[in-house]
Amino acid sequence: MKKISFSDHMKMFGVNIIPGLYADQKASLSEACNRVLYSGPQNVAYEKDGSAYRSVYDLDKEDRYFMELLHGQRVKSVFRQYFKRSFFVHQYKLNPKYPTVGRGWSWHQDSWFMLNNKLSNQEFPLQHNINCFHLAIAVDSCEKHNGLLKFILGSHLAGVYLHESVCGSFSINEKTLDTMLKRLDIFSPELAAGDAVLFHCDLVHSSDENGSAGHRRMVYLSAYDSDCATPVPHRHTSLARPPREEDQIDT
Ligand SMILES: O=C(O)CCC(=O)C(=O)O
Repeated sequence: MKKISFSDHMKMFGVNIIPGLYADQKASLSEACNRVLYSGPQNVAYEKDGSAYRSVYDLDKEDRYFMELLHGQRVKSVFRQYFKRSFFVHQYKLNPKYPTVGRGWSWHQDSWFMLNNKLSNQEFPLQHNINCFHLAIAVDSCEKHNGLLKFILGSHLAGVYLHESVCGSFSINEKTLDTMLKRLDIFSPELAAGDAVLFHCDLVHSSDENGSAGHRRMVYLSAYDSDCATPVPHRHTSLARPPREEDQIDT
């Protein structure tokens, strides 16, 4: 059987695993997360207990390691496949998902939050249809009992669904979800620390709570093509390649 390419898989299903993207940096990634978590980060959301962090935003402002990761070649090589000249990163966060208090996320599309400006007070200046992807980097392994991510394969193809508020968090309504699940499959990949998942911002996804005794930290970097957006002045990364030696003109 013919193997499906990375880009065709993304087009059809809206998600791809990138095994080991940061495997060689597992230790420094983990240390950087700990530095951020113990430093009293500025822009955060809490779990229901009111003290455990649910999300820590603006990682590039919190720690130099994350600033360098954002502008590093690996991120560029992932997004170069999807964006033309440059991209904006509108959200860069860590979900620590602490043992027992770390709740799951109900079924949602990130694009709905972006379009409704409900994302951590950040403005998202775009109209749909935007070219936007999320890169999720597993800092710890992500397994059955510590908060697996779940994706509905192919659900990004039908645009943005209405979300409604249930117990204070917004999700896709149950009827829509039931209909979707009659024809589409759920994919819940187990990840090793250092693996990454790239998914489209329209892809319907959710996650489980952390019922384990360990952490399940995940870093998210959400980026969109600057060519389909009104420029915003922050976190602009050019995809231009550094000039090669043979391109340089001697004077
Ligand atoms: O980290 C998780 O468990 C899921 C997070 C998520 O779905 C989101 O932030 O949109």
